[in-house]
Amino acid sequence: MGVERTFVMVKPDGVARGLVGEVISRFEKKGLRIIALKMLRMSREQAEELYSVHRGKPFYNSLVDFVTSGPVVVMILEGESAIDVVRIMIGPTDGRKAPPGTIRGDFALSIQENIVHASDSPESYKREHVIFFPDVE
Ligand code: FUP
Repeated sequence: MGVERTFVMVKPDGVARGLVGEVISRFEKKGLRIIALKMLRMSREQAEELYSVHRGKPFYNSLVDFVTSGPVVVMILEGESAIDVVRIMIGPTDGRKAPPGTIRGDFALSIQENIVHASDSPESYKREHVIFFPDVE
């Protein structure tokens, strides 16, 4: 609780569909502060680490293929209860079930191609952000 940081990524589908500005704008308007931000094409090693909790699951290879298929935008956001606030704003994983008003609910119809990734706990934040921002606390 209190002021936290969270790791957020606009996935290749979000970048390809021109939704980077829309996604960042929602977080800024909410009052979250951008601490770090960059666009990159992630390596297979980075993707495997980002999704390491899913290693061995049926969708794992397809997920790694997808997130390495094009550029992504990664960022660190800071604010009061940032981890929970961002998870509420992105909505449930399955875009078909995500309610309108959430990012996935407004822009996605897929489980895999669901526009954004965001850390789901302080432990996830610690593991995920260093993959892309090794110099940020
Ligand atoms: P989330 O934290 O909401 O992104 O969702 P998960 O950690 O459950 O899933 C991680 C990634 O795996 C998401 F991109 C969705 C994808 N996934 C599938 O492709 N198929 C599944 O059955 C479950 C998740």
